[in-house]
Amino acid sequence: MNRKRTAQSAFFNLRFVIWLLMALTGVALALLGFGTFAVPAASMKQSGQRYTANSIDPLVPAGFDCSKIHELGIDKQENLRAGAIMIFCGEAQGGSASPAGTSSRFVQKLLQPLVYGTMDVDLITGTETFPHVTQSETFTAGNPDNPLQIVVAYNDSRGNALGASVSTDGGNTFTRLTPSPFLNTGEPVILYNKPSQTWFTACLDGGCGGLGGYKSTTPWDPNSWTHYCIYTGGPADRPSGWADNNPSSPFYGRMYVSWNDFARGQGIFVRFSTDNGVSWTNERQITASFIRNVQITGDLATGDVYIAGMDEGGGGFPHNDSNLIFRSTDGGNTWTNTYTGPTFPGPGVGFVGYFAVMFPDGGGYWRHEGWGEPAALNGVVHLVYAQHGNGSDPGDVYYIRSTDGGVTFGTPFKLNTDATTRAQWQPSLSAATDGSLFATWYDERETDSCTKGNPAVPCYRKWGRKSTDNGVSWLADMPFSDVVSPLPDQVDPGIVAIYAGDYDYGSSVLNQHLHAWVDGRVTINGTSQQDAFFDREPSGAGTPTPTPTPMSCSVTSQLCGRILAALNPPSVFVVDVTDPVDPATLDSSDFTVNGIAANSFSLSNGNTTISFSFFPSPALPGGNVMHIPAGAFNCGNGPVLEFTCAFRYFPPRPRPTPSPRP
Ligand SMILES: [Ca+2]
Ligand SMILES: [Ca+2]
Ligand SMILES: [Ca+2]
Repeated sequence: MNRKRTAQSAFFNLRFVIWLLMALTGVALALLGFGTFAVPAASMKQSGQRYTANSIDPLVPAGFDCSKIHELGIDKQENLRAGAIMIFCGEAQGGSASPAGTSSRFVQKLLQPLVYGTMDVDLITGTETFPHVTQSETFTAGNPDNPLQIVVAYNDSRGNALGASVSTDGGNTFTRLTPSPFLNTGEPVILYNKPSQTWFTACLDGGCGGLGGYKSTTPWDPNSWTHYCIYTGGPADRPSGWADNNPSSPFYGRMYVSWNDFARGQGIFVRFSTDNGVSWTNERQITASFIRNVQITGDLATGDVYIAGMDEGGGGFPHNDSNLIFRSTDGGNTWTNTYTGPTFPGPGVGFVGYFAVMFPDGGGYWRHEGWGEPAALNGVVHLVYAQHGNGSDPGDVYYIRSTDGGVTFGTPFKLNTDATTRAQWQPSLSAATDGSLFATWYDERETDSCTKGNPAVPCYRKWGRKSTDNGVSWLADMPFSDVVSPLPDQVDPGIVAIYAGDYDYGSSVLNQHLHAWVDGRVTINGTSQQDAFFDREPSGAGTPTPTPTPMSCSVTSQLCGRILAALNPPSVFVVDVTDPVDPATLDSSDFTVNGIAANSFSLSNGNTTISFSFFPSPALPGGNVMHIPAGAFNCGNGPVLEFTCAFRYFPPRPRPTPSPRP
């Protein structure tokens, strides 16, 4: 690899030319401009006053009022523009350089044999110019018409814009598009549209004043990408996208883009295109208030579309999260919130502003709320996410599975099997049409401590786990990346210091799982820094001893379906649970009859039998319905499944006295 520092003066000249072009087109001062350029390294505290952004910082709107940060939700947005405003207003720190060491780049040697995956590939080819050397937050897609063609998009602080690297040899090698064709866009989404054989980035787009990107049929050619818009109506954040490339799907060719809309109540919105990206006028509002748009995906067989959302419990740390699923079965026209899961403690060790962080370094580093990725095949819906572990363990990675199209999910299954209290976080998941799943995540089980930026302190590795039966069982968890990476620093002063990428969207092409991540093995100026890396895993079986995904715990009652004849209506209802109940999560109101909550409960039989008592009896003559909502309490390793069943109650009728037998 030939990596040299370029003269800073040349870089500043280039930046000035780009800025001038943008200023002339009015883009630079657009309220929604973002994804470009650094703010001054020496930002000062400017909260509570109105300031006019100077020409050095086109990301910050002229006259932006720093007191409006919370009202506008700037503090919980993830895009680079919002980060630049936070830095400008003194509400967040930009990155800074660690003490300089040698100026050469140093690549660590392979430390362990390969297990999952093949040889890791560094996506950041070409020159890196300190301090604009941060590349992370990846979105990966392959071309089903030519699986040798793979594109990984990521945030690239070279221009503080979207970057992408393209492979034309099936992922053995990649070339970073240089110069980046993706001016004034960021937050990576990359889609391939099969009917038109066209690649689309679908990002936050300052030129559109909302969402848009660039498209090309020859993605390896930086000059081939042409600009287009998806949405022009206001501040967007956290975009995701999915393309239906299944010719058997009733919605073949549709492309979907979802985002959090901070101009309209912070809710999740979706736009979709039915004409291969020519127009994107179809818009649906998914939520009325703030639920994080974690990621969108679709069923590779049926064309149903799913959005995974997260309620972050108001942020901070500690805080509780819950997972939500939204589903469309009609090509994006209508959407249903099919699932709202139980709350669980979010991962992390502390917080900076709104966001929880995974490391204490520098006052807090690597913001993460537990976000993962959904996948779907044949009506089976999968989701991986992270939650806080036991005691001091900052995070574990969990998998939940639904066999009814995202309505109910089974018991959460912890994918990392280590016995340590080290962190696992920020998981990715891909499904392939052969029924294989591949989950990957960041994992520090092999180390005792981490030091941001220090190349002498190995910290984490990407680990993975595969299922070959659509999530019924899982093979062993094993390393995926080849090196235990140092914790990379974020040295670019124009990007918030806590940033190490918010997601890594994995996907499949034919029977290959394609995953990318941020890695710190490459040093610049003696500091471990962020590079996006890639590897792939074939869908076939690995080790022969899969572990079953546990079934959910569920409730039964002997009263279900029965006709109860008794003088007095029943006031005590006994239910049996397949696994012991966690008493701390149980409440009398978890159980209702005809919508009336119980007044008290008692546990027996090793916490597997619950007696709910009412005063007076809720039962009526005729039909009655007992109900426990999904996730009302925890049993076994997770939330209980929904329980609904009916019984009939009849007071005894007067009968004729039987004749005495002869
Ligand atoms: Ca852990
Ligand atoms: Ca590897
Ligand atoms: Ca880099």
